[in-house]
Amino acid sequence: MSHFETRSGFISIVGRPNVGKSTLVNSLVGEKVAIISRRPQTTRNTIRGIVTLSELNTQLVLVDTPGIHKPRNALGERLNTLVYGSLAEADVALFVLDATKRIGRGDRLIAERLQQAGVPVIVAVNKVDIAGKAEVLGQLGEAGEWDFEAYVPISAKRADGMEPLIGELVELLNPGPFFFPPDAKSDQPDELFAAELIREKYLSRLRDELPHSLAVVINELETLENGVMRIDATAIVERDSQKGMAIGKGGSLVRDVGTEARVDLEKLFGTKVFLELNVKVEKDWQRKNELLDRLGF
Ligand SMILES: Nc1nc2c(ncn2[C@@H]2O[C@H](COP(=O)(O)OP(=O)(O)OP(=O)(O)O)[C@@H](O)[C@H]2O)c(=O)[nH]1
Ligand SMILES: [Mg+2]
Repeated sequence: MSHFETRSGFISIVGRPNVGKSTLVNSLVGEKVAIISRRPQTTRNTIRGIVTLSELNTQLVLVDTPGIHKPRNALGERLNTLVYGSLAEADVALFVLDATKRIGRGDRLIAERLQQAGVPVIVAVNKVDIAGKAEVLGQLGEAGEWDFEAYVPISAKRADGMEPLIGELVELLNPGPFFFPPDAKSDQPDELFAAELIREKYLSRLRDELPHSLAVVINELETLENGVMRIDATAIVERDSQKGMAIGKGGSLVRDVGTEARVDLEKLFGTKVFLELNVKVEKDWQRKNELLDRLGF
């Protein structure tokens, strides 16, 4: 008999880019803890969302991870390493598939890695709201050959299928202590929330390769005497030619991004926010390990 009256565990959420991992974390937590975009490779950190089910005395720590892809540079390699590293600490892996995309080499590679990782795996077939019945059934059948613990069709965007999914997850958790207070939703520091929200606004407004070349750092975040939160942030791009795009005509883009981010930040922190945002070039930051260290990857 265990001496814990509670259950808890780390659930690593993995899958190819853009399948809806971050959307799923937000739906399970019931709050926006991870940023989302229609572009692949949005998530660049492991982001923890926390779900405490008081009636079951259970706490799930959901670990959102970057999508696994063929790495093209030092950043890509670091992201993949990060994902596989998160599996080492996981009690359960939640493997997300996109019902509208046929299972491909990338998915099979992840499935193999999961089989080797020695953790129980639950497969969520996502985006059933926009997939045909045949597509969903076909994918459940094909993925079923991997012989994982359970298969659950869901729509992360509409929060459909969350109850059966949570049921499957809870069944695989062992007795253990809560890692966070029962009302916690995330363990992200304010600086990271702020940087991610600013990056999200850029992702939805920039075209082509530029989103992937952009990183955001918070230079300072402080609460002033009058209660206003002052945030000093820099958007970093890779080349001189990108700087103008990130600033926009007459500063219009950086201004719009700043305004949109500020609205979200004020909601998040429940206080007035004063955001200073500027743009800077760091040549080829994605390829240089020393720069990646400095940017916190
Ligand atoms: N229709 C539909 N769209 C979804 C669903 N879940 C996610 N999406 C959309 O899919 C896109 C990618 O969602 P994300 O949650 O950012 O995907 P991700 O797997 O975290 O992507 P990376 O962080 O890049 O690996 C966004 O445009 C979402 O709105 C869903 O259940 N239905
Ligand atoms: Mg994501």
